[in-house]
Amino acid sequence: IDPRTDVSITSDGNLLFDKAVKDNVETVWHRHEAQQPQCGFCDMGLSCRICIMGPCRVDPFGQGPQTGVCGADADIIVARNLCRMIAAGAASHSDHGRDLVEVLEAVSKGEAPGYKIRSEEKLRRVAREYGIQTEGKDVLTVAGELADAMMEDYGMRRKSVTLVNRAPEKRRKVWEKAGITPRGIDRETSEMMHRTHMGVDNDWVSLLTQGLRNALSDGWGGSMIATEVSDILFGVPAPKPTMVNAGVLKKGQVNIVVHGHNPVVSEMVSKACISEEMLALAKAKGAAGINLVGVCCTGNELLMRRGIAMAGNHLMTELILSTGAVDMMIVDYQCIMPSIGKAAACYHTKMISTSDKARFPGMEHHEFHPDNAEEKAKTLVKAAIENFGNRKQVYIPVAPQEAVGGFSIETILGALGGTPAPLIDAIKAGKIRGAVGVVGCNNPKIKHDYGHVTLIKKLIENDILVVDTGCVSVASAKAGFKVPSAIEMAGPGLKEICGALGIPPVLHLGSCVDNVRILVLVSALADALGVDISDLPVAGSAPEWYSEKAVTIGVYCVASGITTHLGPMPPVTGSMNVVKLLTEGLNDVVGATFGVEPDPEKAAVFLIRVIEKKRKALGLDS
Ligand code: SF4
Ligand code: WCC
Ligand code: FE2
Repeated sequence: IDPRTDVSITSDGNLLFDKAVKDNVETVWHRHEAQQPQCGFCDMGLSCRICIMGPCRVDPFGQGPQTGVCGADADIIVARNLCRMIAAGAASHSDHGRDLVEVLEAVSKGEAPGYKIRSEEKLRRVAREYGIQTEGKDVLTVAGELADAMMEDYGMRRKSVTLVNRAPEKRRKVWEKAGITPRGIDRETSEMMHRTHMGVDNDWVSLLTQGLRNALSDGWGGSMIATEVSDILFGVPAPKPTMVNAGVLKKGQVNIVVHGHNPVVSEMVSKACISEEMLALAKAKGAAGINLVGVCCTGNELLMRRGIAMAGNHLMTELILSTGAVDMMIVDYQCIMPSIGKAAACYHTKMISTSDKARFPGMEHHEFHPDNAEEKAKTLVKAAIENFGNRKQVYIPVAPQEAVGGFSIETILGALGGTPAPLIDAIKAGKIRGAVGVVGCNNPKIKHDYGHVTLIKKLIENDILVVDTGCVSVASAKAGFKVPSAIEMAGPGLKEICGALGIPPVLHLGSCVDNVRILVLVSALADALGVDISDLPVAGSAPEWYSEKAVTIGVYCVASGITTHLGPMPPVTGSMNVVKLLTEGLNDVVGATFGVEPDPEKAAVFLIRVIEKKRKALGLDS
């Protein structure tokens, strides 16, 4: 990599990249460069290694083989590959949801010391949605019954997963008609894997239809359960001030970074960090305190509920280590590059893995379970404090940026007086043209955070309210979009509305599973207007996505009626049939499509057009 090129649009990204290079730390950018040129067949989705008669490749230029050994053509191979990405993404979110349901069950049995029901109100509300009689029952009984009912959602006993009932009736009819109402969370993923085995489903339309159902089993199933149970166990988020970027690390304090997705571990660590015993120990070791910060989505979970600061997003995870200021990094699962143990070895940082499902080179494994989590967390925080004295040189090159996070739908509606009516009025009046959910990852194929920040800036300038989650939310917070004064960057209508409410023009809705909060919000808006989600002036975008989970999110958004933009091209260009279905044909089935555009400036134009078209169809500007 040419040392003069900036890998990021952020100063901490570039300065810490230079520091990493100086320290001989290999980064994701180096490895990405070493992979060039990446395989063109794979890039187009035209390679298959599903069975051992292969691996096979279809020649996109029409000269070489047009089918694999089994006879699968480009359409089948591309569709199967995409469907397996959907299955993997759905499995990841939904398995995360399962872990939370297990904690909920353990709490109900008194087998999870340290955990408790933080939102009884939400527990009872969600339990009622599951048809559980809650009156006169004590909280732990309700918790046990809800955990049980949610476990059924994972299986094959139900006609549909329970929380699809949150979708507007019109949307549920669309799903019924298309045959994509998700039945069971594990069932849809399992069936997807079955159908993509050699010699099962060999119709690209039928495969992709199951792909939609599989993604919906995540969005309205596993991910939604993950978010709801997290709120029940750890509290419903409310707006809180926080700080972001690498500057949140503190020179004089013990720095502990949590990385991954599931708040089950990070919540216990955060509890241990504020205990008197640990603070006293830290002081005895010469530290002014214990500074817990997050990266990626487990950081988002803590930020949403506790205002805990955020050191960075996906591509910052190696760079944060190169500050030399991290005394311990504790990871759970997902999006944790297997490289970071090696990066940490250049410094004094202790690296800890905590999940029985996720192990990493160069990390010490300390397994967390509901019954031992409280104790484990204390042991680890102690070890981090002990490690404080081993620091060598510390380099924290930036000052932190202020931000506000914690916008759950409950608090958004609460701030509006309990109904979405004021928001709808603002949309009807055209002061807010519409809303876009900007979500997803970073990807070294795009300059770090460039896609997110450029797109969001354009959208708010054009009076479009932005809600964001996941790694985008860190990018936009670092760019200063998440302080109330950011309304100065918004168009006049959005400025007026957000100014009156005292909120920023970009609202942080949480982690990647929290994209379901967007589904709940658009359902409330559609119900209030008596329309379907696909009629609303809303859209989705994942400007720098990289992961299989992001594919699944994109597909459940589209299947829910939200037209969605993708920055990087998914591996589908080997089949024009699949491309056409995703970008045009789906409109007839679910009333929404995908659009792909790597350039965020152009993507903004695409999204604005989608919104203006919806407004027109609703007769809003007549
Ligand atoms: Fe090749 Fe067919 Fe096997 Fe895929 S499933 S590896 S295309 S033979
Ligand atoms: Ni969610 Fe994407 Fe970040 Fe990982 S943490 S990198 S899936 S957005
Ligand atoms: Fe390949």
